[in-house]
Amino acid sequence: MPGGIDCHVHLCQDLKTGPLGLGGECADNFETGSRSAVCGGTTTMITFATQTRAEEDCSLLKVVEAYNARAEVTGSYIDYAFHVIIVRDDKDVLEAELPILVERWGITSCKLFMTYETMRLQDYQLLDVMLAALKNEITTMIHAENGDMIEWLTGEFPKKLESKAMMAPYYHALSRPPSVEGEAANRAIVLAELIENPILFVHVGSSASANVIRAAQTRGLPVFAETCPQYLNLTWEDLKRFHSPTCFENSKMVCSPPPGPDSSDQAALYIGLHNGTFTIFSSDHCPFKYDDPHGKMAGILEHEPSIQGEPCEGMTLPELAHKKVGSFRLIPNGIPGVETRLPLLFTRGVSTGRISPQKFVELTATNPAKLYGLYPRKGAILPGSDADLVIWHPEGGLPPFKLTNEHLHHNVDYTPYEGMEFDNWPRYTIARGRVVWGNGVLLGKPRDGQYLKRGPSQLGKGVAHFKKDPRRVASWVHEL
Ligand code: DUC
Ligand code: ZN
Ligand code: ZN
Repeated sequence: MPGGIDCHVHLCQDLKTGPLGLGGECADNFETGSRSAVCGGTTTMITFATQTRAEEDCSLLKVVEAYNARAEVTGSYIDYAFHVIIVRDDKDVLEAELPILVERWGITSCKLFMTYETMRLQDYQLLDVMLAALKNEITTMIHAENGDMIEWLTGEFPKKLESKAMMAPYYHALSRPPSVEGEAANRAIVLAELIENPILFVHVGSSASANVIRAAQTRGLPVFAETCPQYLNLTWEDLKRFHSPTCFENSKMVCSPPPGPDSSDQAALYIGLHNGTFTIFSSDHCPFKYDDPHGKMAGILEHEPSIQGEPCEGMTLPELAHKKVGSFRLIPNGIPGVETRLPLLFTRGVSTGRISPQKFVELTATNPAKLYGLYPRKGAILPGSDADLVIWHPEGGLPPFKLTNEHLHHNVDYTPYEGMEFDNWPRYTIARGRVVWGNGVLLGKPRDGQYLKRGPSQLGKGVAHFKKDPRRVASWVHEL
């Protein structure tokens, strides 16, 4: 198959530019993240450069330059590109900088949040940024969760889950029932439809959200969606695995949105992979170490420094956390998975016959390239395309084995898929014609990867914009 393309990877995001403003810093940099990727059959990745709310940091160009410098420090085993995360709607910045991002950097996608106090945009701000993105042919990626519902369920005042001491990691899921995602997805679709802006929902975790997306697609709207391994392989039960009021172990599974309550959502998401609701399948690799003050514990240590002061001779951080758990709302949201993305979907999707091998390639390589303007250089086996290839073991060629974190090449001290059985794994990964992973041995080098400038999305714009109706909002809004 063509080399895997993972267009949802978080690397080198630190306390300040943390993915979620919840503290915590990415355990992987460009070297370790791309190393893990290549060992799992991924030859191209797109990572996130994040704007912050601070006035002095709101230049998108500066954010991208600073982020690029981080990539250049270590280099990358595989080719890479950037999305920007936009957390403000300053018109001057958008007007002045978006065209330069496209021209100079080939950055043609931005991610917008509907939750997290330090990241979210209100509806009118979403419209501002969507319109500016549309004018520059930048694809708008949406993190759809209703921040107010989450805040209300978690609560500062009147405290809800917290007032009942429901603070252990498991309650992260209860603070985000599926309707939180479904409502936000529906609202984003309505906003995007108003101005006829194509949108892509990242990390769709529930059938509630998949259903509203499917309905919009059926109406001909340019609505695309991504789902990720955690939503096909984890449930609330995993968050409950070691559940007790003082157990921190389940923080390993905390990600947003959370996986669905039970396997019925998984079944619905597989149908969505099969029937085209989902355009792409990405990892949302968002790596935090477990036993590390800058990892899953970072927010709790910051807000409850007393933990550090307790007698703790010889205790690990999670053991300390057991003594005083802190609240799930302080746990950085994200789990690692860049290396397991392809083998997991192969084992659970292709080997079981839930999806065809062709669909597998479409979701993990070809569509990502088309959606993010990399096709046909990437995502295809064609004359003129880069010779990025993955070769799998033939049927029966690799005895099934149980995964442990020692198999993996990331810089994280756990995998959420510990102990799961795999029946295949990339046997060779070939990047621009060179074997970089073969028979379990890493052969590439950290400076093999190149930065990729991208073009606009090559997927459709939907059917609405063909309508010649002067009452269409978009027909006059776009003149403004
Ligand atoms: N969004 C992401 O894209 N990744 C980690 C968690 C989140 O909120
Ligand atoms: Zn997100
Ligand atoms: Zn993410």
